[in-house]
Amino acid sequence: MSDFSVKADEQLWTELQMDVERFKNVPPVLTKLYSDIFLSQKNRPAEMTYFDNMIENIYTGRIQEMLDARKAGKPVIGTFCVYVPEEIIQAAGGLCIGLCGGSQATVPDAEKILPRNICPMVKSAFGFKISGMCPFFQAVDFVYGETTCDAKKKTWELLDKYVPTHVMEIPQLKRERDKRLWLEEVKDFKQAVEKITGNEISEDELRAAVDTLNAKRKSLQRLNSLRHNNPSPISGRDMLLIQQIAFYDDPVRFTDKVNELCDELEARIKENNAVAPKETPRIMVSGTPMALPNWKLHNIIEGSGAVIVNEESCIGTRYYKDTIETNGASAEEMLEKLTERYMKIDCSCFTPNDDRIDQVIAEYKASGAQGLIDYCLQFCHTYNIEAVKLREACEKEGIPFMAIESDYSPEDVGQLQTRVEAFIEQISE
Ligand code: BJ8
Repeated sequence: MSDFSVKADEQLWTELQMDVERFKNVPPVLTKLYSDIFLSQKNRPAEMTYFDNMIENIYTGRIQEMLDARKAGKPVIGTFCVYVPEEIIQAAGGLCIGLCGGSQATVPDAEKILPRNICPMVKSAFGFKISGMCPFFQAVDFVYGETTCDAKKKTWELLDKYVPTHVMEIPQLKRERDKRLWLEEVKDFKQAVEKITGNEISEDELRAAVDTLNAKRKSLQRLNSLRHNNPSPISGRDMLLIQQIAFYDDPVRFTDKVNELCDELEARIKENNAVAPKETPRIMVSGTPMALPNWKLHNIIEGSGAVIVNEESCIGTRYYKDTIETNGASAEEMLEKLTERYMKIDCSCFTPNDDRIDQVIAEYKASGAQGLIDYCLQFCHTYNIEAVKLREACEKEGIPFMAIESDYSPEDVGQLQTRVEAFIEQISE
């Protein structure tokens, strides 16, 4: 029997003014869920122990690190989108913490205020804050929202009542004038971060931060290309988990651990030590992000006998496919290069967004997948509509394609299971 257990610290949660009576039920539930989905897997890489520990300490150790940073005058900023330039927070010595919600538990809380027919990720995150059910939300200086989709940008107006919420204007086109606007937004963001520390970010600090985040993104690139090996040395569930932890762990520590895992996977590949036999059907997932602890689709797909070999998502390759060149650049030039890097993120909120379609096809080919499942959170209109073009592109390339729209509730699990099993059967023929 595993001794894995998500830790509790009621004193810490009381200090954070959480709903402790309700929240203390969460660690046992997460312990069970995690054990069932992750620890039940056979032949996991040994280096996954670090990531298991990150989950064990998710409501205690990491929260304490955030509070310690704040006490030391460092900015601790909550974010909801990979557009928020974390290099700036890192340069100021701060912590960038992803706050997207991936749990059904707080959706009913949010629905007391928000309309029901909006994205579950927005409802889940908002519900976490208003119900006092998220220690991360309680430990940030402020949160940074963005104007990507309607559900998010209108929710920030309401969220601001509960936690200071700044909003960045993300352009929806990628013309030169849009890029200039975005650069100005990045500069405003830098100022907001500097206000907390009282210090201007220096050129050296910015360069070091870019290097740190580049190293993090490169470690994830390395990991993702290793998992493309057939047979796969790591499961899709574990890969999704690592990509989720990337949004709240310390970047330097995380990078080291990802690289240690990569070393292990390289050795596994040489020994032909895999998580599933070579004949296992290989599936790539694209679409909307899967925030912690949204493991629903991965659990269904891998529970149905396939292995997931790539996630084209913001909690996936969209987060780490691009890095920033800093060679000899001045602070101003670095900000411009940073802006250019972020403008390469191919979120479906942009129009046109054909680069994303090309990117999905390129990743599909690189991953050795045999079928693509496009995942769309319910009521996410931009990804849902973009699936039309993606389907067309897949048809043209002869790629088996299936679109899935779902939320966090368990209600559609049976139906999804049936569809996924039929899809796996189709690609295995
Ligand atoms: S860059 S994908 S992290 S916006 S799924 S809340 S779009 S209705 S999460 Fe996203 Fe930034 Fe884009 Fe990435 Fe709205 Fe759609 Fe929900 Fe979404």
